[in-house]
Amino acid sequence: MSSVTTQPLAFHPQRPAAVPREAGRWTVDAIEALFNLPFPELMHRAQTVHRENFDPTHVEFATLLSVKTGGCAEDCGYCPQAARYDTGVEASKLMEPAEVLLAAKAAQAAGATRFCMGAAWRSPKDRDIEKVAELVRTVKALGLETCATLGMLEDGHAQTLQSAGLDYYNHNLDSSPDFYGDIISTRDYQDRLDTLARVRSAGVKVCCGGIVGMGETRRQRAGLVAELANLTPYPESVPINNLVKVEGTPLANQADLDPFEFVRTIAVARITMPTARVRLSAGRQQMGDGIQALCFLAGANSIFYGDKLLTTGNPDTDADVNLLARLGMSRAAPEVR
Ligand code: SAM
Ligand code: DTB
Ligand code: SF4
Repeated sequence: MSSVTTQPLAFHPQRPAAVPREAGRWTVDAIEALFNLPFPELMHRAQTVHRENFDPTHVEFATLLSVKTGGCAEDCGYCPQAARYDTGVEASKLMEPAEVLLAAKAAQAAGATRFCMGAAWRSPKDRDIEKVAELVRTVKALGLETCATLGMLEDGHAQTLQSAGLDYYNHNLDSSPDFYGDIISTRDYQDRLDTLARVRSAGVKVCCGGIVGMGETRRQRAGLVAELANLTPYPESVPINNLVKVEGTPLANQADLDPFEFVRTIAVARITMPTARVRLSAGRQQMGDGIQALCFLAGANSIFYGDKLLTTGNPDTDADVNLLARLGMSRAAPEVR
């Protein structure tokens, strides 16, 4: 234990990245050492970093809408929307602006400040991007923060979305590089990094995280966090998903991750990416209030808010409002940009 507790808490990489990348890198060893800390020590460190950067009583509410569901050509082993798995999800066409407007207004009325539109594409075509740009304009006009997750982007796509008012683009690394091939074979890690670079250079903020509970080791969870924290700069939003096991997917029968390990992942993300919004993402419905409360103590300060994620369930909005009230916490005001 002494070798763990005497491990120096590595520096905070600087933002924006004026320093050479090597100077600001987190090693997998340093991150694994954080994971290995006694739970109270890890929580204390995460709380300390959290309070230096945020009001710890505030949580951001982001609502998801699946604007184009199912029928996806990729083989992501966790995903109910992959056409090749028999999950009961029906494929649909891209939603029309009027329909999205209704959903966005309802989310705003319920208290959401960010609205994220998801599409089950490997990679949108130019004409898809034009249509999504219209959806972004529609949502942005309500005064909501906008986010989209559409798969891999080509040159010019992120720029078009940025011009339409897109604030964030979500594209997850999902796992460490050395575990990735166990989960997905139809696109590689570098494809994901390339899309993230396009998003960043178009001036759209990056929302990028991953999934835990897919059978990876603790070191591989550390490897995922290292990849995220070493992005230069690191993402503004970091969704940490706990695998939602869906019948028909290859991961349907995956053993449960110890919930404390999920809390540890949140804490380590908070310590290594101090100013990011760390989002307690998929898997909340299966988690229970106590573990969610520990995640907030560990530095999570954003949730997906609304009774559905993309195709699977999420806690009712009433339950979330009630949980925060019981904890003496409240919704964060929209960020000033
Ligand atoms: N098709 C696009 C893509 O893959 O980038 C956008 C939508 S995709 C559903 C967005 C993210 O949802 C995935 O990268 C993954 O991290 C997460 N996700 C999908 N299915 C999940 C599941 N069963 N449990 C937890 N997270 C999941
Ligand atoms: C993210 O990291 N998690 C969200 C969002 N980004 C798009 C999606 C979770 C999906 C969970 C499975 C489903 O509902 O289909
Ligand atoms: Fe398709 Fe995205 Fe699901 Fe992968 S995660 S199968 S790319 S919708």
